[in-house]
Amino acid sequence: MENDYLDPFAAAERIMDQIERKREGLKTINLMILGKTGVGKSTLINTLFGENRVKTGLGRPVTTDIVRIPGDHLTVYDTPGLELGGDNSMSKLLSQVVDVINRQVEEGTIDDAIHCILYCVSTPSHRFEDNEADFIKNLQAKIITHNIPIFIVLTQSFNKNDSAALKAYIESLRLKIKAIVPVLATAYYVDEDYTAKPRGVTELAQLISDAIPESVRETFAAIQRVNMELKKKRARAIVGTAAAGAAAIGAVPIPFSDAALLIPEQIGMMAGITAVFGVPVDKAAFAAILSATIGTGGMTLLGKTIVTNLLKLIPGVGSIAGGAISGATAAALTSALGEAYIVIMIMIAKGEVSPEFIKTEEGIKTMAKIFAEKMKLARNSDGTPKVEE
Ligand SMILES: Nc1nc2c(ncn2[C@@H]2O[C@H](COP(=O)(O)OP(=O)(O)OP(=O)(O)O)[C@@H](O)[C@H]2O)c(=O)[nH]1
Ligand SMILES: [Mg+2]
Repeated sequence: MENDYLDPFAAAERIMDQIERKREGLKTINLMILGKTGVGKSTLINTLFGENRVKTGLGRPVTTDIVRIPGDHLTVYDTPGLELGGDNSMSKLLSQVVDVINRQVEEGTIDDAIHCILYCVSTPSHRFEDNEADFIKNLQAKIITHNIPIFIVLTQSFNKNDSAALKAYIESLRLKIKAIVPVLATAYYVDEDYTAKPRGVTELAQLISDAIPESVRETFAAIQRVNMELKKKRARAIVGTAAAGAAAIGAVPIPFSDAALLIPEQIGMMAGITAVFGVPVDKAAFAAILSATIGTGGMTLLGKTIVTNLLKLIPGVGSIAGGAISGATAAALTSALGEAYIVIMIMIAKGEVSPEFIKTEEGIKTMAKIFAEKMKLARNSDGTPKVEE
């Protein structure tokens, strides 16, 4: 066993490497966003995936109207400034969209295909025109074999009555689309007494996640910024896998001095969780976390105290020196670490604290406290540690 697992900085280095590998392993999502000029397409994309994803004026035109905007694990096919006036412009757009979609499918695998289409209609416009309905019907007929989910997004829905009325109208047309989703992507100032809060984006993200192929769902969970539950679910699955791996290692009870055997499993887990949350965490932060929780070598005094206290929670173990780690304990330690890390990741992803928080004394204390709480929770009523499924 290489001893450098016990050096928090070496362990942190390994986490950084693995995050890089995980990110490289993520597939790219191809999203097409359609709708008349000014309805709020760019605003929606930037809300879903982060500020400045779509910079106007950039990107490579793939047809006269469709622009391909490559980005970090997301390629957007946008139609900026598209004046969809008469039937003529609609039928031109249709043939361009179909061309792009077919070309994507012909050029490669499912990974290269367009995974989802968002057709945006502005709620304040109060209108969804007949030629827009025809466009969607014709598009579906032409790409039916590709099975690409289409959503109609009612943008700028700061007025619920208006969006409900528009939604009811579009529903009455019985288009075969996945859903009609009213959304207000960014806060909307109505007057000095009232600013409408953003809404609908979390739901939209869930619907998109459900509709896209499983092969790009992990990417979507990682790159979207609006639905924490999607991230949490993915992160929890990673914790479950790591805990099971740790349980297998501890199936032959290992002495505490050999706790480093668990660390590769825990490193993989933390790298995976970090990739899912897509927050920038650096080496020093990981070193701090590892010191404060599972207590790799060179622990801070705080870390030592917590680990020592923690071990008292585990039946039959009084100190670091004595006892052995059983499979159940190994799993409980690993899942407590993962769960505590998820809590911190959510705080950072929501912008409640900065990524630097982890390195502060308060951050370390918070992480260690949650870790200890999760350890307590991860016990059965008879006091034995609980293995999470
Ligand atoms: N407050 C608020 N304003 C919005 C929202 N969506 C769009 N807007 C505003 O509407 C205007 C047009 O939005 P864009 O996102 O640029 O529209 P677009 O569909 O990308 O327009 P083109 O690229 O020209 O086709 C901008 O001034 C936005 O700030 C929203 O959810 N909330
Ligand atoms: Mg735009």
